[in-house]
Amino acid sequence: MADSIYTKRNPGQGGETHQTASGDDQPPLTTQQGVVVADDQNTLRVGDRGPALLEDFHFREKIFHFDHERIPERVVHARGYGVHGRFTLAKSLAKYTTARVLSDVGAETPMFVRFSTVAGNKGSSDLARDVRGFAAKFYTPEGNWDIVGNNIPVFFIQDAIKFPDLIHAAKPAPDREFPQAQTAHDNFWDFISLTPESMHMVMWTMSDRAIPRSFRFMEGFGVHSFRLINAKGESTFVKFHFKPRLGLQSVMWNEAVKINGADPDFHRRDLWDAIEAGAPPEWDFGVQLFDEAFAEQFEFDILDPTKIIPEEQVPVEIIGSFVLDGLVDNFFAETEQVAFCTQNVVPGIGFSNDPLLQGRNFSYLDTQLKRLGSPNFTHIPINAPRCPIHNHQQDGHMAMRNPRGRVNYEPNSWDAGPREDPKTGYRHFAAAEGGPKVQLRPESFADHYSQARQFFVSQTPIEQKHIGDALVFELSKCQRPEIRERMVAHLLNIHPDLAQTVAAGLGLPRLPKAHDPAIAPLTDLPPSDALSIAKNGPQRFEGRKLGILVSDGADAAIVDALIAAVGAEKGVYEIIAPHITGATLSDGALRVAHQKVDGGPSVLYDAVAIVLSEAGAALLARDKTAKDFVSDAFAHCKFIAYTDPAKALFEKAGIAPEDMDEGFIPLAEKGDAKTFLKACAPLRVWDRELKVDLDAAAPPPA
Ligand code: HDE
Repeated sequence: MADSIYTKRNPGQGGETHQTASGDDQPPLTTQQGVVVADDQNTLRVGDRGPALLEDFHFREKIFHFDHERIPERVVHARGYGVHGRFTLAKSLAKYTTARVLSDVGAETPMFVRFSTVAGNKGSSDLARDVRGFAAKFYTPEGNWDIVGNNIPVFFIQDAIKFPDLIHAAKPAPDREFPQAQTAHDNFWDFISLTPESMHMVMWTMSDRAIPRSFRFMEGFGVHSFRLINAKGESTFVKFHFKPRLGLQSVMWNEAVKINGADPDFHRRDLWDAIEAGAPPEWDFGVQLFDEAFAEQFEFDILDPTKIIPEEQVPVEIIGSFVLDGLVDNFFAETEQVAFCTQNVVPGIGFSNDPLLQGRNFSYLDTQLKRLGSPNFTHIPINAPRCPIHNHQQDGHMAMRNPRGRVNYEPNSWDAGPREDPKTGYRHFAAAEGGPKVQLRPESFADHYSQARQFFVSQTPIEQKHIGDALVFELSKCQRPEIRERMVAHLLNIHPDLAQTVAAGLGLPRLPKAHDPAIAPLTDLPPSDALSIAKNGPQRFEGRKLGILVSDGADAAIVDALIAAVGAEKGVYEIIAPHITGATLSDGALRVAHQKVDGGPSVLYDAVAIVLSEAGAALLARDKTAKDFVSDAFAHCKFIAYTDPAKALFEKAGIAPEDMDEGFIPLAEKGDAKTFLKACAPLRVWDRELKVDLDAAAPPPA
């Protein structure tokens, strides 16, 4: 047996020990020193049953390297997923900035984007209720520019000094190390209810924005006000926006909980699959530009990161777009080692005095040293700029780029080495600053409720209901009743209906007194459609996924018509069958299943089609997972196409004939598949939710 690891051989002679067939065209296995390895199955020992020998340098090097494989995970945003992309500028901002990335029309700038959740560990599941990081690195010809943004345009706190407190409160409690990746616990709501400035952000995190269907259907925001600086040294304020071409979409909370069990990698898999299938997601890149005069008359402080500037007041001007179409070769090398820094800006782009941004500008560099272990983290390919680098920085751990020659200082008279360039070099905006050194929160940051209310009133009724449900869910997980009451006291300053709903949901005997606001909230800010997901949802099935549940004997023509219709809409599909081998349809041909019914619950799909034969329906009507498939699709307000025999399954799943609303679309003939795909473009029949949800009927407190 030449390929056995048990080969008997004479000591010192070596022998054939490959466990795997050795392909002739594969390179030989070597050590890190380049020495070809003869035996990778057995350590060197004395005799075949004797002690191991220290001399076995290959074994020691291999285990040494393995022991050091992990680097500290990010203290926040640990779970993330990165992909490559390209930004193309369509409209020049040369009037406002010298940055070539924003003025060279038509130029393509390579990018790397990392999406993330905030609170969970690296191995936590994707559908946590949480803010999503949306960090973008632009490899511009003038250096790297990072927008380290989120999918929510505001933040919990106004001053960076509170960040450790916020994160400690959100993460697992230090004694018990739970709960993981969720904010539904006392510590978080204790901190929040004592931090009124977080109220606007909390409206967003309790909304469906915090449970996105996919990274592909999320907006991105730079959050802070930044500056653009033009050739004359003039500054214009700017906020950055990314808008997904496929529209906004989220899931329902009950769905999120189930997706986490069915596929904890739901978001990363979705992005990987879309790019691999040649359907890369695209975003429009927009800017809100405004000047000091606008800043002066705006109701809130443009430096306050708990405030937005409504798009109705300063429109988002689309100036370009980016596509994310490149998968990483290696997750660790790229996604884990990518180091975003808010202070990575290029000439023509600068900072505002937002106190959160100022704090972040310190924090990100510091964190990279901790995580990547060396000031030379910029030498790692994913972090290295794609433009020339010349300076006198040298040495340090893992230096890859030490300067050549004898000159490593400046000024020097060797007439060698790089020199500063006052013409093209980075110039900080010469903002006039002055005043006493103080530790003070400005008066202009004192309004904590007006925009929270504006966000709430901008939502559709069903979205408002979801915010109420989320608050009730989260606060129900708090064991201390005073925390619940404190939160309701804040909600009373946001919107009485919301406060009432949450108080009722929590069973509070009476409404508490409203929290005493620092300044009286405005109640007349107009609703903004841009804040609602439902008002910016998909117009078509493109980029969405249909689940087709089939059984043996199901109508083949209908299944084929569904597949053709979903393809025509640029969507994708999966076949789900009682067995993973698939189902033999009415034409006698086997359709291979992508999922066995218990591995492919309907929460993984945007819409479902139930195409069954009578025998198949009778069989599945006895199966718990098949019943869950349809009852969940129903409860999650999804569009459901069906062949007549499927009604037997519906009935057993608790869906009575009178429950079959306009979201149920019969599939009798081939043309019906097309009708179904067109009809289900909005993806949800929201009216159904009020009929199936207990919380909809909670009585208000006195
Ligand atoms: Fe971060 N944040 N952050 N953050 N943040 C980090 O940097 C920090 C804040 C954001 O995919 C860390 O490389 C402070 C706001 C994203 O690699 C750390 C403050 C926004 C990512 C850090 C904030 C963000 C991070 C951890 C308060 C939205 C992931 C690892 C002043 C605009 C980037 C790392 C990636 C990551 C600090 C607040 C977004 C520790 C001190 C506001 C998307 O440096």
